Amino acid sequence: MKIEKWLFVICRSVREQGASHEAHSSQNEVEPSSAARFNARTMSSAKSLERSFRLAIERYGQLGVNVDRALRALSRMPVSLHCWQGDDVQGFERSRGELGGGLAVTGNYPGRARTPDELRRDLDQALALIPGRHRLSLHACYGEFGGRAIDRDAIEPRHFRDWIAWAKERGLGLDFNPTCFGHPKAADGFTLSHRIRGIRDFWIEHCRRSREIGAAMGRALRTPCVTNVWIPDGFKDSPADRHAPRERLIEALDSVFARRLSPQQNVDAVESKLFGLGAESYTVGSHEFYLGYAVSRGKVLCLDAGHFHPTESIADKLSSVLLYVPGVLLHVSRGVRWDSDHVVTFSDELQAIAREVVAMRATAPVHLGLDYFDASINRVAAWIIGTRNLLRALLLALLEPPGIRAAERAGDFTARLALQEEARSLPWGAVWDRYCESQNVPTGESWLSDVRDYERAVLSRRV
Ligand SMILES: [Mn+2]
Repeated sequence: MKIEKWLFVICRSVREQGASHEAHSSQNEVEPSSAARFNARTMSSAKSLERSFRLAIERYGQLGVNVDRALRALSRMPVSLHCWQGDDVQGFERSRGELGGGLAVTGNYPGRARTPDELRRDLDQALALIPGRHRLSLHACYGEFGGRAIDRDAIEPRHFRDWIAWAKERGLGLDFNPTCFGHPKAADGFTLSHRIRGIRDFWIEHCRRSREIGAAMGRALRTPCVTNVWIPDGFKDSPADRHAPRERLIEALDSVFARRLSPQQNVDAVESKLFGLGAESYTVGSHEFYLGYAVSRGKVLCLDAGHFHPTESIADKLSSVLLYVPGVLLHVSRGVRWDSDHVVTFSDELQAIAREVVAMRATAPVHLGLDYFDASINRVAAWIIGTRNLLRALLLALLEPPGIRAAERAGDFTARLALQEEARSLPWGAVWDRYCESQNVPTGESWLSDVRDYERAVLSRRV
Protein backbone atom coordinates (compact mmCIF):
# COMPACT_ATOMS: atom_id res chain seq x y z
CA MET A 1 0.00 0.00 0.00
CA LYS A 2 1.25 3.47 -0.83
CA ILE A 3 2.22 5.81 2.00
CA GLU A 4 -0.50 8.36 1.02
CA LYS A 5 -3.10 5.65 1.33
CA TRP A 6 -1.80 4.66 4.76
CA LEU A 7 -2.02 8.31 5.83
CA PHE A 8 -5.63 8.36 4.70
CA VAL A 9 -6.30 5.17 6.66
CA ILE A 10 -4.64 6.66 9.76
CA CYS A 11 -6.78 9.82 9.59
CA ARG A 12 -9.92 7.78 9.06
CA SER A 13 -9.03 5.42 11.85
CA VAL A 14 -8.41 8.32 14.25
CA ARG A 15 -11.86 9.70 13.44
CA GLU A 16 -13.60 6.35 13.77
CA GLN A 17 -11.70 5.56 16.92
CA GLY A 18 -13.09 8.67 18.54
CA ALA A 19 -16.61 7.88 17.37
CA SER A 20 -16.59 4.22 18.30
CA HIS A 21 -14.99 4.96 21.61
CA GLU A 22 -17.64 7.50 22.51
CA ALA A 23 -20.40 5.07 21.57
CA HIS A 24 -18.71 2.43 23.63
CA SER A 25 -18.29 4.78 26.58
CA SER A 26 -21.96 5.62 26.90
CA GLN A 27 -22.82 1.95 26.60
CA ASN A 28 -20.51 1.11 29.47
CA GLU A 29 -21.06 4.19 31.64
CA VAL A 30 -17.42 5.27 31.35
CA GLU A 31 -16.82 8.95 32.08
CA PRO A 32 -16.75 11.07 28.90
CA SER A 33 -13.32 12.45 29.86
CA SER A 34 -11.86 9.09 28.91
CA ALA A 35 -12.99 9.48 25.29
CA ALA A 36 -11.60 13.03 25.13
CA ARG A 37 -8.31 11.88 26.62
CA PHE A 38 -8.19 9.04 24.13
CA ASN A 39 -8.83 11.37 21.17
CA ALA A 40 -6.13 13.84 22.14
CA ARG A 41 -3.67 11.06 22.74
CA THR A 42 -4.42 9.39 19.43
CA MET A 43 -4.26 12.62 17.41
CA SER A 44 -0.86 13.57 18.79
CA SER A 45 0.61 10.11 18.35
CA ALA A 46 -0.72 9.50 14.83
CA LYS A 47 2.08 11.44 13.18
CA SER A 48 4.97 9.78 15.01
CA LEU A 49 3.31 6.43 14.53
CA GLU A 50 3.12 7.06 10.81
CA ARG A 51 6.81 8.01 10.74
CA SER A 52 7.79 4.82 12.57
CA PHE A 53 5.63 2.72 10.32
CA ARG A 54 7.19 4.29 7.23
CA LEU A 55 10.66 3.42 8.50
CA ALA A 56 9.52 -0.12 9.31
CA ILE A 57 8.15 -0.64 5.79
CA GLU A 58 11.46 0.56 4.40
CA ARG A 59 13.52 -1.72 6.64
CA TYR A 60 11.36 -4.79 5.98
CA GLY A 61 11.35 -3.96 2.28
CA GLN A 62 15.15 -4.24 2.26
CA LEU A 63 14.73 -7.79 3.60
CA GLY A 64 12.09 -8.77 1.03
CA VAL A 65 9.16 -8.67 3.47
CA ASN A 66 5.83 -7.31 2.28
CA VAL A 67 4.37 -5.63 5.37
CA ASP A 68 1.01 -4.96 3.77
CA ARG A 69 0.57 -8.63 2.92
CA ALA A 70 1.49 -9.61 6.50
CA LEU A 71 -1.13 -7.25 7.91
CA ARG A 72 -3.81 -8.59 5.58
CA ALA A 73 -2.93 -12.16 6.57
CA LEU A 74 -3.10 -11.27 10.28
CA SER A 75 -6.56 -9.75 9.86
CA ARG A 76 -7.75 -13.13 8.54
CA MET A 77 -6.56 -15.11 11.57
CA PRO A 78 -9.37 -15.21 14.14
CA VAL A 79 -8.60 -16.23 17.71
CA SER A 80 -11.28 -17.99 19.72
CA LEU A 81 -11.48 -16.28 23.11
CA HIS A 82 -12.41 -18.65 25.92
CA CYS A 83 -15.52 -17.55 27.82
CA TRP A 84 -14.32 -19.22 31.02
CA GLN A 85 -11.63 -16.60 31.74
CA GLY A 86 -14.44 -14.16 32.57
CA ASP A 87 -16.01 -16.02 35.49
CA ASP A 88 -13.44 -18.52 36.78
CA VAL A 89 -15.08 -21.49 34.97
CA GLN A 90 -18.33 -21.14 36.95
CA GLY A 91 -20.98 -21.19 34.21
CA PHE A 92 -24.71 -20.54 34.61
CA GLU A 93 -26.30 -23.81 35.65
CA ARG A 94 -28.70 -23.62 38.60
CA SER A 95 -26.67 -25.87 40.83
CA ARG A 96 -22.98 -26.28 40.48
CA GLY A 97 -20.70 -28.61 42.35
CA GLU A 98 -16.97 -28.40 42.82
CA LEU A 99 -15.02 -27.46 39.69
CA GLY A 100 -13.17 -30.79 39.88
CA GLY A 101 -11.87 -32.49 36.76
CA GLY A 102 -8.32 -31.86 37.87
CA LEU A 103 -8.83 -28.11 37.32
CA ALA A 104 -8.20 -25.30 39.77
CA VAL A 105 -8.77 -21.56 39.52
CA THR A 106 -6.70 -19.45 41.89
CA GLY A 107 -7.22 -15.81 42.89
CA ASN A 108 -10.12 -13.68 44.10
CA TYR A 109 -9.87 -10.45 42.14
CA PRO A 110 -13.18 -8.57 42.41
CA GLY A 111 -15.58 -8.20 39.48
CA ARG A 112 -16.23 -11.76 38.29
CA ALA A 113 -19.10 -11.96 35.78
CA ARG A 114 -22.10 -13.61 37.47
CA THR A 115 -24.69 -13.60 34.69
CA PRO A 116 -24.64 -14.14 30.91
CA ASP A 117 -25.28 -10.42 30.38
CA GLU A 118 -22.33 -9.47 32.60
CA LEU A 119 -20.08 -11.94 30.79
CA ARG A 120 -21.14 -10.63 27.37
CA ARG A 121 -20.59 -7.06 28.50
CA ASP A 122 -17.07 -7.95 29.71
CA LEU A 123 -16.34 -9.70 26.43
CA ASP A 124 -17.55 -6.63 24.50
CA GLN A 125 -15.10 -4.54 26.52
CA ALA A 126 -12.22 -6.95 25.84
CA LEU A 127 -13.01 -7.28 22.13
CA ALA A 128 -13.12 -3.47 21.79
CA LEU A 129 -9.42 -3.40 22.77
CA ILE A 130 -8.21 -6.35 20.66
CA PRO A 131 -7.49 -5.72 16.97
CA GLY A 132 -9.28 -7.87 14.38
CA ARG A 133 -12.48 -9.90 14.32
CA HIS A 134 -12.49 -13.00 16.48
CA ARG A 135 -14.53 -15.88 17.88
CA LEU A 136 -15.85 -16.98 21.25
CA SER A 137 -15.47 -20.46 22.67
CA LEU A 138 -18.33 -21.46 24.99
CA HIS A 139 -18.55 -24.34 27.41
CA ALA A 140 -21.87 -26.18 27.68
CA CYS A 141 -22.32 -24.99 31.28
CA TYR A 142 -22.68 -21.42 29.97
CA GLY A 143 -26.16 -22.06 28.58
CA GLU A 144 -29.06 -19.89 29.66
CA PHE A 145 -31.48 -22.17 31.42
CA GLY A 146 -33.92 -19.60 32.82
CA GLY A 147 -33.35 -20.69 36.42
CA ARG A 148 -34.48 -24.24 35.63
CA ALA A 149 -32.45 -27.32 36.49
CA ILE A 150 -31.55 -28.60 33.02
CA ASP A 151 -29.14 -31.49 33.37
CA ARG A 152 -26.21 -31.90 30.98
CA ASP A 153 -27.96 -34.69 29.06
CA ALA A 154 -30.87 -32.37 28.25
CA ILE A 155 -29.17 -29.25 26.85
CA GLU A 156 -30.47 -27.92 23.54
CA PRO A 157 -29.56 -25.23 21.00
CA ARG A 158 -32.32 -22.98 22.41
CA HIS A 159 -30.33 -22.64 25.65
CA PHE A 160 -27.68 -20.82 23.58
CA ARG A 161 -30.08 -18.61 21.60
CA ASP A 162 -28.92 -15.39 23.25
CA TRP A 163 -25.24 -16.24 22.74
CA ILE A 164 -25.90 -16.91 19.04
CA ALA A 165 -27.82 -13.62 18.69
CA TRP A 166 -25.02 -11.75 20.45
CA ALA A 167 -22.37 -13.31 18.17
CA LYS A 168 -24.45 -12.67 15.04
CA GLU A 169 -24.88 -9.00 15.88
CA ARG A 170 -21.10 -8.62 16.16
CA GLY A 171 -20.10 -10.82 13.25
CA LEU A 172 -18.28 -13.27 15.56
CA GLY A 173 -18.00 -17.03 15.16
CA LEU A 174 -18.74 -19.42 18.04
CA ASP A 175 -16.95 -22.58 19.15
CA PHE A 176 -18.24 -25.09 21.65
CA ASN A 177 -17.15 -27.55 24.34
CA PRO A 178 -19.10 -30.20 26.23
CA THR A 179 -18.57 -29.70 30.00
CA CYS A 180 -17.47 -33.07 31.40
CA PHE A 181 -16.52 -31.84 34.90
CA GLY A 182 -18.10 -29.97 37.81
CA HIS A 183 -21.00 -32.41 38.02
CA PRO A 184 -22.06 -35.18 40.49
CA LYS A 185 -21.73 -37.77 37.70
CA ALA A 186 -18.08 -36.73 37.23
CA ALA A 187 -17.28 -36.58 40.95
CA ASP A 188 -15.16 -39.73 40.95
CA GLY A 189 -13.05 -38.42 38.08
CA PHE A 190 -14.49 -40.51 35.25
CA THR A 191 -16.99 -39.63 32.49
CA LEU A 192 -16.93 -41.16 28.97
CA SER A 193 -14.68 -44.01 30.13
CA HIS A 194 -16.56 -44.69 33.38
CA ARG A 195 -16.82 -48.34 34.36
CA ILE A 196 -20.59 -47.97 34.90
CA ARG A 197 -22.51 -48.00 31.63
CA GLY A 198 -25.25 -45.65 32.83
CA ILE A 199 -22.73 -42.93 33.66
CA ARG A 200 -20.94 -43.39 30.34
CA ASP A 201 -24.29 -43.10 28.54
CA PHE A 202 -25.09 -39.88 30.39
CA TRP A 203 -21.86 -38.26 29.15
CA ILE A 204 -22.25 -39.71 25.65
CA GLU A 205 -25.65 -38.01 25.45
CA HIS A 206 -24.15 -34.75 26.72
CA CYS A 207 -21.41 -34.82 24.08
CA ARG A 208 -23.87 -35.75 21.31
CA ARG A 209 -26.06 -32.81 22.22
CA SER A 210 -23.02 -30.56 22.36
CA ARG A 211 -22.24 -31.41 18.73
CA GLU A 212 -25.83 -30.59 17.74
CA ILE A 213 -25.54 -27.26 19.52
CA GLY A 214 -22.24 -26.65 17.71
CA ALA A 215 -23.93 -27.37 14.38
CA ALA A 216 -26.78 -24.98 15.26
CA MET A 217 -24.21 -22.28 16.02
CA GLY A 218 -22.33 -22.95 12.78
CA ARG A 219 -25.56 -22.87 10.77
CA ALA A 220 -26.78 -19.62 12.32
CA LEU A 221 -23.43 -17.83 12.05
CA ARG A 222 -22.35 -19.32 8.68
CA THR A 223 -18.96 -20.33 10.03
CA PRO A 224 -18.20 -23.86 11.26
CA CYS A 225 -18.20 -24.30 15.04
CA VAL A 226 -15.26 -26.29 16.39
CA THR A 227 -16.70 -28.55 19.08
CA ASN A 228 -13.87 -29.83 21.25
CA VAL A 229 -14.24 -32.87 23.50
CA TRP A 230 -12.04 -32.94 26.56
CA ILE A 231 -12.64 -35.28 29.52
CA PRO A 232 -10.76 -35.37 32.82
CA ASP A 233 -10.83 -39.18 33.22
CA GLY A 234 -7.87 -40.55 35.11
CA PHE A 235 -6.51 -42.18 38.29
CA LYS A 236 -4.75 -40.55 41.20
CA ASP A 237 -2.68 -43.66 41.76
CA SER A 238 -1.24 -46.43 39.63
CA PRO A 239 -3.97 -48.32 37.79
CA ALA A 240 -4.18 -52.10 37.70
CA ASP A 241 -5.69 -51.94 34.22
CA ARG A 242 -4.64 -49.18 31.83
CA HIS A 243 -6.26 -50.78 28.83
CA ALA A 244 -9.94 -51.22 29.70
CA PRO A 245 -10.77 -47.52 30.28
CA ARG A 246 -9.20 -46.68 26.91
CA GLU A 247 -11.26 -49.37 25.19
CA ARG A 248 -14.38 -47.92 26.78
CA LEU A 249 -13.36 -44.42 25.70
CA ILE A 250 -12.96 -45.42 22.04
CA GLU A 251 -16.40 -47.01 22.08
CA ALA A 252 -17.96 -43.98 23.79
CA LEU A 253 -16.35 -41.52 21.35
CA ASP A 254 -17.54 -43.55 18.38
CA SER A 255 -21.09 -43.28 19.78
CA VAL A 256 -20.68 -39.53 20.31
CA PHE A 257 -19.53 -39.02 16.71
CA ALA A 258 -21.89 -41.59 15.12
CA ARG A 259 -24.19 -38.99 13.57
CA ARG A 260 -22.57 -37.27 10.62
CA LEU A 261 -22.85 -33.50 10.79
CA SER A 262 -22.05 -31.07 7.99
CA PRO A 263 -18.43 -29.89 8.24
CA GLN A 264 -19.75 -26.49 7.15
CA GLN A 265 -21.56 -26.35 10.50
CA ASN A 266 -19.60 -28.42 13.00
CA VAL A 267 -16.00 -29.60 13.18
CA ASP A 268 -15.15 -32.24 15.82
CA ALA A 269 -11.95 -31.93 17.83
CA VAL A 270 -10.50 -34.11 20.60
CA GLU A 271 -8.10 -32.91 23.31
CA SER A 272 -5.53 -34.94 25.22
CA LYS A 273 -3.94 -34.25 28.59
CA LEU A 274 -0.93 -35.46 30.51
CA PHE A 275 -2.33 -35.28 34.02
CA GLY A 276 -4.63 -33.28 36.29
CA LEU A 277 -4.98 -32.59 40.01
CA GLY A 278 -6.09 -35.91 41.48
CA ALA A 279 -5.26 -37.73 38.25
CA GLU A 280 -1.49 -37.67 38.52
CA SER A 281 -0.74 -41.28 37.66
CA TYR A 282 -2.87 -42.03 34.62
CA THR A 283 -4.99 -40.12 32.11
CA VAL A 284 -7.25 -42.22 29.88
CA GLY A 285 -7.23 -39.66 27.04
CA SER A 286 -3.46 -39.34 26.68
CA HIS A 287 -1.71 -37.80 23.68
CA GLU A 288 -1.06 -41.17 22.06
CA PHE A 289 -4.68 -42.17 22.59
CA TYR A 290 -6.10 -39.10 20.86
CA LEU A 291 -3.46 -38.92 18.15
CA GLY A 292 -4.45 -42.44 17.14
CA TYR A 293 -8.13 -41.63 17.47
CA ALA A 294 -7.91 -38.43 15.39
CA VAL A 295 -5.85 -40.16 12.67
CA SER A 296 -8.10 -43.21 12.44
CA ARG A 297 -11.39 -41.24 12.58
CA GLY A 298 -10.36 -38.12 10.66
CA LYS A 299 -10.90 -35.75 13.60
CA VAL A 300 -9.23 -32.45 14.38
CA LEU A 301 -6.58 -32.86 17.09
CA CYS A 302 -6.50 -30.28 19.87
CA LEU A 303 -3.03 -29.48 21.22
CA ASP A 304 -3.07 -27.60 24.53
CA ALA A 305 0.23 -25.92 25.39
CA GLY A 306 -0.23 -26.89 29.06
CA HIS A 307 -1.05 -30.56 28.48
CA PHE A 308 2.44 -31.94 27.93
CA HIS A 309 5.63 -32.37 29.92
CA PRO A 310 6.99 -28.95 30.96
CA THR A 311 9.93 -29.11 28.56
CA GLU A 312 7.85 -30.44 25.67
CA SER A 313 6.69 -27.84 23.13
CA ILE A 314 3.57 -28.10 20.99
CA ALA A 315 5.28 -25.91 18.37
CA ASP A 316 7.24 -28.89 17.05
CA LYS A 317 4.16 -31.14 16.92
CA LEU A 318 2.19 -29.15 14.34
CA SER A 319 4.24 -30.09 11.29
CA SER A 320 4.13 -33.76 12.31
CA VAL A 321 0.48 -34.22 13.24
CA LEU A 322 -0.76 -32.20 10.25
CA LEU A 323 0.70 -34.92 8.01
CA TYR A 324 -1.97 -37.24 9.41
CA VAL A 325 -4.98 -35.33 10.80
CA PRO A 326 -7.35 -33.05 8.87
CA GLY A 327 -6.69 -30.06 11.13
CA VAL A 328 -5.48 -28.90 14.50
CA LEU A 329 -7.10 -26.84 17.23
CA LEU A 330 -4.55 -25.02 19.36
CA HIS A 331 -5.30 -24.24 22.98
CA VAL A 332 -2.77 -21.54 23.62
CA SER A 333 -2.02 -21.46 27.32
CA ARG A 334 0.98 -21.15 29.63
CA GLY A 335 1.89 -23.68 32.23
CA VAL A 336 4.19 -22.60 35.03
CA ARG A 337 5.70 -25.76 36.54
CA TRP A 338 2.40 -27.56 35.82
CA ASP A 339 -0.77 -27.04 33.76
CA SER A 340 -1.47 -23.90 35.74
CA ASP A 341 -3.25 -22.01 32.94
CA HIS A 342 -1.38 -18.72 33.37
CA VAL A 343 -2.17 -15.79 31.06
CA VAL A 344 -0.32 -16.14 27.74
CA THR A 345 2.79 -13.96 27.63
CA PHE A 346 5.08 -13.05 24.73
CA SER A 347 7.43 -15.91 25.47
CA ASP A 348 9.85 -17.80 23.24
CA GLU A 349 7.38 -20.67 23.40
CA LEU A 350 4.52 -18.51 22.13
CA GLN A 351 6.68 -17.15 19.32
CA ALA A 352 7.68 -20.69 18.35
CA ILE A 353 4.03 -21.79 18.25
CA ALA A 354 2.99 -18.76 16.16
CA ARG A 355 5.88 -19.37 13.77
CA GLU A 356 4.70 -22.91 13.10
CA VAL A 357 1.06 -21.81 12.76
CA VAL A 358 2.10 -19.35 10.05
CA ALA A 359 4.38 -21.87 8.37
CA MET A 360 1.69 -24.59 8.33
CA ARG A 361 -1.40 -22.51 7.59
CA ALA A 362 -1.42 -23.28 3.87
CA THR A 363 -1.18 -27.04 4.53
CA ALA A 364 -4.23 -27.62 6.74
CA PRO A 365 -6.57 -25.65 8.97
CA VAL A 366 -5.10 -24.56 12.28
CA HIS A 367 -7.84 -23.22 14.56
CA LEU A 368 -6.56 -20.82 17.19
CA GLY A 369 -8.06 -20.85 20.67
CA LEU A 370 -7.02 -19.68 24.10
CA ASP A 371 -7.33 -21.74 27.26
CA TYR A 372 -6.32 -20.21 30.58
CA PHE A 373 -8.03 -18.74 33.62
CA ASP A 374 -6.43 -16.34 36.04
CA ALA A 375 -8.64 -14.97 38.83
CA SER A 376 -5.83 -13.02 40.50
CA ILE A 377 -5.89 -10.06 38.07
CA ASN A 378 -8.55 -8.07 36.22
CA ARG A 379 -10.25 -10.75 34.10
CA VAL A 380 -10.97 -8.45 31.15
CA ALA A 381 -7.29 -7.45 31.09
CA ALA A 382 -6.34 -11.14 31.19
CA TRP A 383 -8.25 -11.74 27.94
CA ILE A 384 -6.72 -8.67 26.31
CA ILE A 385 -3.12 -9.43 27.36
CA GLY A 386 -3.27 -13.04 26.18
CA THR A 387 -5.04 -12.36 22.89
CA ARG A 388 -2.92 -9.35 21.98
CA ASN A 389 0.19 -11.42 22.70
CA LEU A 390 -0.91 -14.25 20.44
CA LEU A 391 -1.71 -11.78 17.66
CA ARG A 392 1.62 -10.02 18.16
CA ALA A 393 3.45 -13.35 17.91
CA LEU A 394 1.54 -14.21 14.72
CA LEU A 395 2.50 -10.83 13.24
CA LEU A 396 6.16 -11.36 14.11
CA ALA A 397 5.97 -14.74 12.34
CA LEU A 398 4.27 -13.23 9.29
CA LEU A 399 7.10 -10.67 9.08
CA GLU A 400 9.85 -13.30 9.09
CA PRO A 401 12.51 -12.37 6.51
CA PRO A 402 12.61 -14.96 3.69
CA GLY A 403 16.40 -14.92 3.87
CA ILE A 404 16.25 -17.23 6.92
CA ARG A 405 14.66 -20.06 4.95
CA ALA A 406 16.88 -19.34 1.96
CA ALA A 407 19.98 -19.69 4.16
CA GLU A 408 18.75 -23.06 5.41
CA ARG A 409 17.99 -24.26 1.89
CA ALA A 410 21.52 -23.28 0.89
CA GLY A 411 22.95 -25.17 3.85
CA ASP A 412 24.30 -21.95 5.39
CA PHE A 413 23.40 -22.49 9.04
CA THR A 414 25.64 -19.64 10.18
CA ALA A 415 23.57 -17.15 8.18
CA ARG A 416 20.35 -18.84 9.37
CA LEU A 417 21.23 -18.27 13.02
CA ALA A 418 22.57 -14.76 12.39
CA LEU A 419 19.42 -13.70 10.52
CA GLN A 420 17.10 -15.35 13.06
CA GLU A 421 18.71 -13.36 15.85
CA GLU A 422 18.78 -10.07 13.89
CA ALA A 423 15.08 -10.51 13.10
CA ARG A 424 14.25 -10.22 16.81
CA SER A 425 15.07 -6.52 16.83
CA LEU A 426 13.47 -5.53 13.53
CA PRO A 427 10.90 -2.70 13.95
CA TRP A 428 7.86 -4.98 14.07
CA GLY A 429 6.44 -2.99 17.03
CA ALA A 430 5.70 -0.10 14.65
CA VAL A 431 3.83 -2.52 12.38
CA TRP A 432 1.83 -3.82 15.35
CA ASP A 433 0.91 -0.25 16.34
CA ARG A 434 -0.18 0.42 12.77
CA TYR A 435 -2.34 -2.70 12.84
CA CYS A 436 -4.01 -1.62 16.09
CA GLU A 437 -4.67 1.85 14.63
CA SER A 438 -6.14 0.45 11.43
CA GLN A 439 -8.41 -1.84 13.48
CA ASN A 440 -9.61 1.05 15.66
CA VAL A 441 -8.13 -0.18 18.92
CA PRO A 442 -5.60 1.59 21.19
CA THR A 443 -1.89 1.20 20.51
CA GLY A 444 0.70 0.31 23.13
CA GLU A 445 -0.36 0.13 26.75
CA SER A 446 -3.07 2.79 26.33
CA TRP A 447 -5.78 0.09 26.39
CA LEU A 448 -5.09 -0.31 30.11
CA SER A 449 -6.68 3.02 31.03
CA ASP A 450 -9.87 1.92 29.24
CA VAL A 451 -9.89 -1.26 31.32
CA ARG A 452 -9.35 0.79 34.49
CA ASP A 453 -12.32 3.01 33.55
CA TYR A 454 -14.43 -0.09 32.97
CA GLU A 455 -13.30 -1.54 36.28
CA ARG A 456 -14.33 1.61 38.13
CA ALA A 457 -17.66 2.00 36.33
CA VAL A 458 -18.75 -1.63 36.07
CA LEU A 459 -16.62 -4.36 37.68
CA SER A 460 -16.13 -2.70 41.08
CA ARG A 461 -19.92 -2.44 41.50
CA ARG A 462 -20.36 -6.20 41.38
CA VAL A 463 -20.50 -6.96 45.06
MN1 LIG B 1 -7.38 -27.00 26.73
